[in-house]
Amino acid sequence: MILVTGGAGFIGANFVLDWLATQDEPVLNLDALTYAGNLENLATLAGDDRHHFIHGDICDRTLVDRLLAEHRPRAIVHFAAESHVDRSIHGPGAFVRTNVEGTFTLLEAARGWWGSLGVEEAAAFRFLHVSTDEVYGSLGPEDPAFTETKAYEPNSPYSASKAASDHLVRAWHHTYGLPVLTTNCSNNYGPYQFPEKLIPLTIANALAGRPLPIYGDGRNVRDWLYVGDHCSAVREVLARGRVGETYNVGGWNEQPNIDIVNIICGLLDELRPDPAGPYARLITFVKDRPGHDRRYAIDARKIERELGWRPAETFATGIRRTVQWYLENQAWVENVQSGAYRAWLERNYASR
Ligand code: NAD
Ligand code: TDX
Repeated sequence: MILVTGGAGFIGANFVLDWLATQDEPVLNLDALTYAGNLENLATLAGDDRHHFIHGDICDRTLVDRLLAEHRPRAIVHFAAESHVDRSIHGPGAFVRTNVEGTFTLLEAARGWWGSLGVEEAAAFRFLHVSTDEVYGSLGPEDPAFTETKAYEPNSPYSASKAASDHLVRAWHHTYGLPVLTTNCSNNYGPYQFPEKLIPLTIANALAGRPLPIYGDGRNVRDWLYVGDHCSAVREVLARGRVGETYNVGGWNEQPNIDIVNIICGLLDELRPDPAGPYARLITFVKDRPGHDRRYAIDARKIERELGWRPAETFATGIRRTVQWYLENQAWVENVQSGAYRAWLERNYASR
């Protein structure tokens, strides 16, 4: 059994689905079901007794202690977080609470639990912390990509809270010996991503005929990785990563935002032509995000060299799959936008 936190969110749900499709080991899924958590993402697991869902908060120490003692997971894979940069600008408190205090609570519970294990179980135990490339700060156009030794220079409340959590994880290893692993991944995209993030927002707005907002001049650069490739990287690091190490995960795919939006518009023109004209007509330049990092780029050579991990998707294949998924799952988008999935949740999980 592994304990996954945040397994009803975008990456966490993809990870749980991927794990149960590829591994023969049950998952205990702890998620607070914030606006970003959605059990509909896991609907295909209905009736699968290898998936145990717990509706709860990672800041609840009593709950986490009880889950560890009752279920005895051999690893914790920690995805739960507040994850959206724009929300962190408008309301940083929730980010400090979940990302810093929540990670601290998990680390303390894990330390207590791990300390009570026998020698063999303790040696096999892992705490895998899922983090982001944003902790490294912003790159200029000619700067080399982030390596694992790059100094942390977080610029948003989100990235500062993730950086703080990374530091706590590091310290719990160096001070207490907790067997931790950290991954720092670039921007993910794929099925089940909440339509507040650039790619799903662009698809959803285009299909609804709404403006496609581009912050600033649209030349900010991100490295994009298909979510399934992030999941395989996390699995590899959990299985074979060296304890105490951090691993950068990325797709070697840097793109300016305006190019991403144009690619999506082109795919939609091909797959769902709009009689009103090309979707790119909806592109609208808007006020920039405060403190907007200019460029992120990941040097993923360490995970490639040490663990033999490689992304399976190119951006061309991954973005086509993603656009197709959103076209085939417009009801999912409508539900998360309207909050209808809360009703679904109450119907299906009221008694648990
Ligand atoms: P998400 O916002 O889609 O999902 C977060 C999940 O955590 C939700 O299910 C939510 O209900 C849950 N959650 C939030 N607060 C909680 C709490 N206090 N207790 C329990 N559960 C709680 O996020 P995501 O995009 O899937 O990101 C997952 C992780 O990966 C995060 O740690 C994020 O920092 C990291 N990450 C994300 C990206 C990306 O591009 N999305 C890239 C690199 C790293
Ligand atoms: O409407 C938009 N218009 C726009 O130009 C939105 C929502 C975004 N953008 C820009 C801002 C960024 O340069 O697009 C880029 C991507 O924005 P987001 O999708 O908000 O992602 P980002 O801020 O890069 O952070 C994401 O990647 C790293 C995730 O939200 C984080 O959780 C992850 O750690």
